[in-house]
Amino acid sequence: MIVEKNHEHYMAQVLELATSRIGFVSPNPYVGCMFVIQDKVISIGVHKGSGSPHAEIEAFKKLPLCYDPSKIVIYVNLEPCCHFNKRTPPCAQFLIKQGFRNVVIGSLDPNPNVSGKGVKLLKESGVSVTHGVLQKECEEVNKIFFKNMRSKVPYFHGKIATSCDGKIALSSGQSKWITSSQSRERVHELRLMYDAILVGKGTFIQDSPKLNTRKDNLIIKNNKKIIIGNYSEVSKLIPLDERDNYFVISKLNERDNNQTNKQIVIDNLKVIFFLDSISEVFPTLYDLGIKSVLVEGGGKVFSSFLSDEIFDEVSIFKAPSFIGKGRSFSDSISLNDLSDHIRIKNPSYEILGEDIHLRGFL
Ligand code: AOF
Ligand code: ZN
Repeated sequence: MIVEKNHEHYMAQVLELATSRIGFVSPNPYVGCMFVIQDKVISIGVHKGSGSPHAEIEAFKKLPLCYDPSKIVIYVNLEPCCHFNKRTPPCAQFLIKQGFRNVVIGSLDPNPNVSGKGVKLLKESGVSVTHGVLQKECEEVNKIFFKNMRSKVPYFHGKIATSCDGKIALSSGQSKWITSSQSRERVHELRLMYDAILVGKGTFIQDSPKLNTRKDNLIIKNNKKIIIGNYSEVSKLIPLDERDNYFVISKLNERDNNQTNKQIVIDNLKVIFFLDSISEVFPTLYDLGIKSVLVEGGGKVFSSFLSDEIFDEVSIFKAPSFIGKGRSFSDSISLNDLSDHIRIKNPSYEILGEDIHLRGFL
């Protein structure tokens, strides 16, 4: 192995490359790649999204012919793939064939078809492999992909905008606006990261939210939309030409009980049913291409997702205001002992205008 000055330095740059495609690679992971020779970056590549060439191949395509592959150190945040029967050919075999001899990897690929097999293949072919460089950061960048591969259900991020006294709306439902425009811009940056945005029927009816991602008033991503509630009430409100983008999740009630299908299309609208717990529909959503969901409320949905331990991550946008009587977002939680509290792990705090954005994992 040719030792470069600082593996972490290059891996951090690789992560920046990888995340330049935020919001557009699902169901694939974020991957960046850099070719370095004697501390000089000579080519870079980014995986642009499902069906496109992998980052290593993109970097190879741009590599000037004058360089000897055996002298190059490849930096890549995810273990090179080695499996077949997928959209693109495997990278590990390609790199070996082209004569590369040095690979530095951030995290192993959690895809069970790869997970360690890519490294093994490279090593068996005499390639020098270092892995685990900025591993934690690499896993965090691909937190959605890691959860997907391990659990085969979507990643859930809950978002709520609240006053200092923990209210998300007046009792009348009025909620525009509790938080600042800076907070609302950050919400759109969050929306970009997720395949779908989920709201309850109440919020959908009351707020008529557009549930897409906007920047400077332009739509930059038309996220899928998931509404929880009785489909006959909800469906009336979804325009015919938008139905492809919607999923309605409904509780199967007594009257519908002879309904054997868990998933049906009514008037061009996909409806997925659950019997007891909403989590019954998650594998179906996953199979339908929804790998990540931003849950935007209202209070009842947020509260039940919190108490049912569905969230992987939460974002609380808190404004410096008091609203008094109003709607809360944690009413379904009732503790007998304070030590049972639900606690956010690794919280981070961001100041947005006059608001605080508290974010962390559950
Ligand atoms: C890499 N480099 O840039 C990416 C990898 O359907 P495909 O052909 O795009 O393959 C997707 C799988 O390949 C994905 O599940 C993950 O295991 C790996 N992604 N691997 O070597 C890349 N995007
Ligand atoms: Zn690959």
